Amino acid sequence: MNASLGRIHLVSDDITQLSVDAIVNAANHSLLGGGGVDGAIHRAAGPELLAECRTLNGCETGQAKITRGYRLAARFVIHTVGPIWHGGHQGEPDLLAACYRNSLKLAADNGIQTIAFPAISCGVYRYPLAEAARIAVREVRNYLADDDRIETIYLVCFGEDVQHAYQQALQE
Ligand code: AR6
Repeated sequence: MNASLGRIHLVSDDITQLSVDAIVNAANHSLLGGGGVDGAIHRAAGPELLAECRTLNGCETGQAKITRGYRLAARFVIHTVGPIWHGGHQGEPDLLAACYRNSLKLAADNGIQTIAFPAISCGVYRYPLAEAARIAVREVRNYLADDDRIETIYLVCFGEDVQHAYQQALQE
């Protein structure tokens, strides 16, 4: 199911298969790979991606760094580090919002017009899906309202629970 809402699209797919200018990676501080979407992106991009990541000296939570996409269809990968959910009182909402904002700013500054996000922090990092989807939708809407350089933002739903959470958030 693909839902189109102006410049925001929901898409049910493996993010590594998307032909967009950039895909976003839900990485960790080291930027040296891991499980989940991070592992899938590194497998699909090939070892050149890890080699470039080694030159970046990691990334702080809420920040974003850019690399080439190598064997991916996407030209770029934007690596961002979501917060680990500790109950919501350790700055998690602001840090998750910063992931979306900083990734979008980095994308726009690099001429990227189409970008796909996974549900950052919603896997291994255990961020509650409904709250994370609300933050993602709020931040991408705010960004698009202020900046017309990015044409289309894809929110990738890997599983029906993610899709449901985004649909709910988009209706609010
Ligand atoms: N395409 C799109 N979405 C995916 C894919 C895929 N191929 N695979 C998983 N997802 P997670 P996090 C979804 O755990 O919670 C890694 O080890 C998944 O269903 O990948 O930010 C890193 O190295 C979920 O909705 O990222 C870090 O250590 C979402 O992507 C840590 O996990 C995010 O799940 C980051 O944890």
